[in-house]
Amino acid sequence: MRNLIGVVLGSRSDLAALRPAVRVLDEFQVPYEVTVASAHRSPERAAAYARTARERGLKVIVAAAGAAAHLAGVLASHTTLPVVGLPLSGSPLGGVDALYATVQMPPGVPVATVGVDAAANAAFLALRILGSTDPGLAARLEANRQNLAAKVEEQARELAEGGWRR
Ligand code: RP5
Repeated sequence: MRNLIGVVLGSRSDLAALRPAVRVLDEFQVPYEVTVASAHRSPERAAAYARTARERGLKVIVAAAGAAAHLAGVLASHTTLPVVGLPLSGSPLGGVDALYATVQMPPGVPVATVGVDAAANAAFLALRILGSTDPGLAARLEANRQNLAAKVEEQARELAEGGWRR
């Protein structure tokens, strides 16, 4: 089966931060690939990845990078596929640098940026994009959404029964 989501890391050192995203993608059983391409250290590789992404069957790109995190923006500048940006902490500036570098894109070249280190949400956003045209996946996402609501109901019930004292 062809990969639908392309996950690109700025460095192999970003792999640990990506784990929550991988868990979500595995849970929803959507085929994906993971690779490394740096906007600054290997700009040609980053550009080639984005330029060939559509013809290789990818529907969404998730780009994770820290520090001067221009990876998502560079990928978005070479494709019209949706790009989800995942800014990572770990630099001396704690991820604010990566967030600003990822989110502040010029008009016409959007990057859908999730929170700093919000790897699970990067995966969920990619899945929601795919789910807009995949009814089966949309149904699984809806079940997940309802499960989240059911957990809140359970917590509210527990607190109402005096759990907040414990
Ligand atoms: C960024 O610089 C990478 O995405 C990573 O978060 C950070 C440090 O990279 P390494 O020096 O560990 O390769 O480009």
